[in-house]
Amino acid sequence: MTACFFLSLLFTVVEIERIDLVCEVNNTDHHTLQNSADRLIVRRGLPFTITLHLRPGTHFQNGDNINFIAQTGPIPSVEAQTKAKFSLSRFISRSSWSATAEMSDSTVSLTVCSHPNAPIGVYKLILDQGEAIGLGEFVLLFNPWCKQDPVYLASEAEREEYVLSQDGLIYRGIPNRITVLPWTFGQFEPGILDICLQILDESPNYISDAALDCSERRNPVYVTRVLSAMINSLGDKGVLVGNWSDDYEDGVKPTVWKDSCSILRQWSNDGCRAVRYGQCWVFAAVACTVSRALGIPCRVVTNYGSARDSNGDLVMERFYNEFDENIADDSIWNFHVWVENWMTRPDLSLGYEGWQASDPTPQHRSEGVFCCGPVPVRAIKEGELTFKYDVPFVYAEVNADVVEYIKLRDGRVFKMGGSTTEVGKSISTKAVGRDEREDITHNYKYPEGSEEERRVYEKANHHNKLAQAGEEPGLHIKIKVTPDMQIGSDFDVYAELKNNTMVTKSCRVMFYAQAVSYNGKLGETCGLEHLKNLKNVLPLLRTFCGMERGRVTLRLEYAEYSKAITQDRMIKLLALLIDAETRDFYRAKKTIILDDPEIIILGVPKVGQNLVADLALQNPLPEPLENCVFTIHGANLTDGKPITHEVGTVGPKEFVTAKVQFTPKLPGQRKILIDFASDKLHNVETYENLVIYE
Ligand SMILES: [Ca+2]
Ligand SMILES: [Ca+2]
Ligand SMILES: [Ca+2]
Repeated sequence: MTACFFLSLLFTVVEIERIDLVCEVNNTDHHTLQNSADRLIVRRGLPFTITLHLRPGTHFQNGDNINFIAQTGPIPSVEAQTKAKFSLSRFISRSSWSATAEMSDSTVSLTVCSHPNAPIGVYKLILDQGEAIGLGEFVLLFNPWCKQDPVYLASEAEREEYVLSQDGLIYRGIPNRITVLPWTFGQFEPGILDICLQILDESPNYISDAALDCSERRNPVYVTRVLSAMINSLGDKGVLVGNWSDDYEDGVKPTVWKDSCSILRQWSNDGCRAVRYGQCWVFAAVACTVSRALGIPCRVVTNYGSARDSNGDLVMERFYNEFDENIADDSIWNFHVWVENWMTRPDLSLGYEGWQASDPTPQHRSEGVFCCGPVPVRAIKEGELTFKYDVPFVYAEVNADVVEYIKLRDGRVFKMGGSTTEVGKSISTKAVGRDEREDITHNYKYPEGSEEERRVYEKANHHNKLAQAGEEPGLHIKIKVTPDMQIGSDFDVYAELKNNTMVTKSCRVMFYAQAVSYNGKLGETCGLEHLKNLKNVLPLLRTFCGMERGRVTLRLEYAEYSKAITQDRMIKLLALLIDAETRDFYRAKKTIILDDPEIIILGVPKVGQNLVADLALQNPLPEPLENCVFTIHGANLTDGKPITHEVGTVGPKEFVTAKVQFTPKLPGQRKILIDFASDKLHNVETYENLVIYE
């Protein structure tokens, strides 16, 4: 079947009689034929070809006047990448929007390729020759077959399983008795793709800023995070209501569902009213359907002995009374189900691409929203708790330690024991191409009982404590100054070092000061602490000794900096920290401006004819100031020109004073500007407001 658009055209260069989007061929190439044969559904960074049938006698002019526009969303814009303008080229580019044309008689084969990072969604394709002609509509999806797309997945067998497969197996039960729930994802069933796009359009992000949201849809990290919020109904118009109560009378019992499509259709048909009820595997299965529909490789993952750490300390606390009754519990679920999505993480350091866990079951707020992830599975394994998003929560689910306490009737609490191996077992997903369980526990953690597992737990704990204290891991250097830095005085500035690693560090610090002009031009060096060795800088948290820091003091002496400093009185401070062992460099910069001495206005009468400004200034320098001059200036106050008053030489720390007479010309509110200059101090300025009466 083919889709045809008939256009009535007026006076355009190219007169098109008919457009054939060649959906069946294109959708086959783009792995979307299962979805539909009569609607153009294409993937990013892969060309598709449509046929334009021209009016007899008209030609397709391969020249500058033919341009194309592809646009998506309600507010398309080139800057936001929701609108692309491109013209015909000789070859298709794989790194931008491009088009080529092949002509024969009265038909044109037009090949178009999208940018591999274009936002996904419904697009209009427009031929622009001064007048715009709509060529048709298409849906653009993520493309796991395209190397330039962040969701690229190299293995065809894995793409078959994680993108194209419409059914799967979900694991439940307990590790010794794992049960299998067959599930129909149905991502290519009629209407499902539109419902998936509708989910994006119902998200609070789209509702509050549609232009930004559509632009962000180029990023699978963003889309995955939106989905993890929108699959559950808390805080938005999301798809499913969670219910763990045993009372499901006004809805469907979570164990009854066997497919995602009936849930998604019910949500859409009910005007986006949340469907009752889901539990973790239902949330995950629906998330998997939507991810696969949009082209993000996805799999459902089950974790056994899944901890739910209510206070974020990576420890499951259990309390018993004297009769061995469990009286309070950080809950450990028999199993918990979430999804993993495959993508690169350009927002994180290299090595954290690949499977990203995200959890649509509403359990905790992340940045104020009930969502979780995407979090690189490797960040969980390596205990990188500061990575985005929500690593501590998922880390605790798979690898929290259990600590047991006994609480006596008199209130005393004793630690009894615990387990480092109870949480996070037999993490399971369906194998690629086979109806078998694949154990992926090793992706989430080093073997229980191994040294690495303990090392990572310690590191995770360390990162977690830093995060709770608002600190970043690693070595840090920062420049601190005191508020009192007047020109002429000697003063100290400090380079402060913080060791937020887990080990004691030896470091070298170089700290120097250099005069600088307001335009950034560097001048002479005016202070230097060269490569000072700091031995044994203790880690901040390991010892719980408060703020263990290294500190290097740099004394800026007037005798030194006076030779370098410019009229702008600015000094640039630079501190370098070198980890003596790893040779890693850290840098801190700060520019300071030295305070001027203050011009003291002893008195200016505000009313009258002949007025006198009574001025004083203390020489802040330890040496005399030569050629001291006060200048006053003001509109309608000083006859249109500055009045200068020369004072001569003033000794160190002495006051220089002057009485400057002036005659206002007009009544009204005026500003008098006062300036002081000398051989060593310039541009010292102040002003005073005056009211002049008639
Ligand atoms: Ca929600
Ligand atoms: Ca806890
Ligand atoms: Ca463990």
